[in-house]
Amino acid sequence: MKPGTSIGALVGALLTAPLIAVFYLGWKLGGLPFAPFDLFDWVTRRLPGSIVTIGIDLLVKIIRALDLGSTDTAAKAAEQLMGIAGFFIAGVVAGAVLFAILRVRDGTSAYSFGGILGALSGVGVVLISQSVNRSATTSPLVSGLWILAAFLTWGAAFGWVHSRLSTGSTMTAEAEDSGGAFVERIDRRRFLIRLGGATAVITVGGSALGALIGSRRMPEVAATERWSATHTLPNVRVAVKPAAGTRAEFTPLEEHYRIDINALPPVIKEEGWRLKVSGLVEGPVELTLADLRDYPPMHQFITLSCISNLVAGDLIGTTRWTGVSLQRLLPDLRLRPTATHLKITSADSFYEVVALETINGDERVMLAYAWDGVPLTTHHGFPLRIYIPDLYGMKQPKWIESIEATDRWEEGYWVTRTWDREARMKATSVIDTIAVDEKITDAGGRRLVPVGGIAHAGTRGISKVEVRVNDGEWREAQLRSPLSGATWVIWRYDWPFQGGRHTFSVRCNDGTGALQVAAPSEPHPSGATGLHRRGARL
Ligand SMILES: Nc1nc2c(c(=O)[nH]1)N[C@H]1C(S)=C(S)[C@@H](COP(=O)(O)O)O[C@H]1N2
Ligand SMILES: [Mo]
Repeated sequence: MKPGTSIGALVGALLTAPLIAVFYLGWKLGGLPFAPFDLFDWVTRRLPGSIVTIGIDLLVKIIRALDLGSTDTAAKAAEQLMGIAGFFIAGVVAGAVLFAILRVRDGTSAYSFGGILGALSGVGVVLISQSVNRSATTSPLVSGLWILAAFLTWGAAFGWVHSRLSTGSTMTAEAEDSGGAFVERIDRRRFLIRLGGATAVITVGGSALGALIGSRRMPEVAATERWSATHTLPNVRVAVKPAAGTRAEFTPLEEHYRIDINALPPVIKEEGWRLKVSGLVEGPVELTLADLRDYPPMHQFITLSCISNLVAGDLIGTTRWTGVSLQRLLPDLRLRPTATHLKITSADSFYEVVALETINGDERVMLAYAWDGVPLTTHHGFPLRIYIPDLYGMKQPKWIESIEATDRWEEGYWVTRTWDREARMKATSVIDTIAVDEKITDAGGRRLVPVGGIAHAGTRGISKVEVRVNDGEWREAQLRSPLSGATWVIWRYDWPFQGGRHTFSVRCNDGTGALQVAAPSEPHPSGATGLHRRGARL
């Protein structure tokens, strides 16, 4: 008897697990492409935006509900896990289908079918990988050969396993009747156990070795080289101090959230990189990073937030951005008079369109090459990213490669995927701390407990923050002068202490005086709204 579909599925599992481990080892050891992530990225970029969006929202909510740590790290890990699981399942299905075909097609060689499966999958994955992978450090030729070789081996292994499992099928009918089938089953089981043992060794060994190598990586930039290591913040002397337990006003680089469409961030080398300017220009322009650094640098303290951030979520951070103002750069891009927009495209094919009107009306729009005084890290967009004041991160490409001058507005990457066209940051305020351990008293000797946190409304600024305890009156908090007009504002409210169980609420008004939207709404499609509340037993 030839083995059937379920044995095929089992063999698919036994052969695909080590294939994944081998890709993993190749990635960690040699910077080769990790095929499962390439497939995942390729699929998610092609899925309808509404499906991807539902997936992201669900993921963020599950992470929050289960309290799985920082949202970005947990989400990226979940995506990577989905990539690996999807690849594994595809391998199981491939095994089942292959064995099903071999069973009905008499006389066909399992080797040739395994070879065909390996070759077809290999070529397909090479094409997909070459179209999306920007994280591998090997040449396309080496990457392609690597993937092809791995899949051919995988396919050939199917052929070998199948013919090994079918050896009993030449037995005569009598032999089968008289217990041959039983013997065959035993032999099959023994073989599959041995196969499982061998593939487990490769899988576990490869993964462990890869993980070991991966964990030895050094941080990209030493903390001492950063601007913040040698400078004080511009508002150090401000009288209003953060309440104990308020988040850091300036987010350490490694704590800044990271969100993007890549299972692994694009790895770009400065040497080969050029900012390519084309489209409605008098002639193409190419700028190196050194060219951009030659312009008078512009430094801005900026709070960036992801549109998927929940109220009081952790997808928001503040650092010091350095770059060149696009207004300053524009004359050197030699745009034709008919140009009205710039289409900015990144290494991961993410893109966004910016109106020249926006650039000409706001010198803060900039192409940034440094965060906290050091070159952008791989995760945060090396070598170049854009800053557009007041907008959520979904409008601000990292890993920029090209600018195309055009004469029309176009929907950006996330806008075509059902997110808001404007993506203007919503006003939001958050209670970070109820600092019961801080002992302060007012003039009358009453005990006060500082309550504190942040408020943010893009570049509109914050004009007022108010706190309410239970159903009491809204009381005005003190505002600390922010790092800049583009960052969050730290507030504190010294609350006259009363023991018991309380609920604290916060709300803010942006710089125009507009009260933040109190009605709760989901992040999709234009950013979360709603008041943050926090309960405490004191
Ligand atoms: N090229 C590229 N740029 C991108 C993205 C992306 O997926 N690809 N994601 C955007 C989104 S949704 C956000 S919130 C910010 C996050 O920037 P950070 O990871 O540096 O915090 O990057 C933006 N820029
Ligand atoms: Mo985002």
